[in-house]
Amino acid sequence: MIVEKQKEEMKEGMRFKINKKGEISIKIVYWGCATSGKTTSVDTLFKIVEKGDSNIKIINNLKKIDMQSGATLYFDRGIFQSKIQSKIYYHVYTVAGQVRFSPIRKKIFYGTNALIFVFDAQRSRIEDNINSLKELKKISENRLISEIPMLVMVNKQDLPNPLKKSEVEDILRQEGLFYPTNHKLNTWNPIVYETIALYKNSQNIYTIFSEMLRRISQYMLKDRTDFDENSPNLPKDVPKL
Ligand SMILES: Nc1nc2c(ncn2[C@@H]2O[C@H](COP(=O)(O)OP(=O)(O)O)[C@@H](O)[C@H]2O)c(=O)[nH]1
Ligand SMILES: [Mg+2]
Repeated sequence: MIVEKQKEEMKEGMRFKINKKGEISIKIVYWGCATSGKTTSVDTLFKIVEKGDSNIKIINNLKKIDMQSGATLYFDRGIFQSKIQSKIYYHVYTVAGQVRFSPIRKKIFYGTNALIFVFDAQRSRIEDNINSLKELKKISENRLISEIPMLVMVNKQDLPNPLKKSEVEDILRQEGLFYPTNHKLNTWNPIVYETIALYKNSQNIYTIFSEMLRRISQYMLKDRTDFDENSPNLPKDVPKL
């Protein structure tokens, strides 16, 4: 059902959904292993935006589909609208991280325009994180970074001895998702943010989302000939999202 809907009018390049009224829907997905903090991150993001003072507003609150354990059953979804370009909507999803929900994750991935990967910073979860990353790579058919902007959270920094940014960059490098300086995709390497998703002491949750909106607008232009990959400033005619 979801897949069918998303097959509606797709654009070339960054494949956004555009409806007859010219409204653009951009799909942003939070991905990662079970209980890494995806739902909490998006929940906190909504609470921060609700307080006001950002360039986006809430159109549709986060709908959560929980199991009794509190884990996400299928996916969560909420929608923001850009205050600057009222025709631009951001559809934010989280996936269910449990291994057995792999077929559902594949469906949710369909039509993804941007991806935020949520590492669990607890060292006991390193393997789960890596397995989730490997599954994502497979499902995305090598379109991450080259076509789909990707940013990374190392979440739960409030817990003792958390994984740090440089360690996660090493993992990304091993998985071929972090390019050396001489590579043409180096500019688009995922930025790794050390985060706390819990609302009461949240850290970097809004920052990473707004950086993603900035990246999305850069990716809209990435394949244009007048765009200099080495200094990715927006040309003048690019809509500010
Ligand atoms: N200490 C701590 N706990 C967190 C953080 N983010 C999420 N959690 C907790 O981790 C558990 C799983 O979070 P949830 O968002 O449901 O994970 P999801 O499966 O990735 O959606 C919950 O008990 C959250 O309260 C964080 O930054 N720090
Ligand atoms: Mg969840």
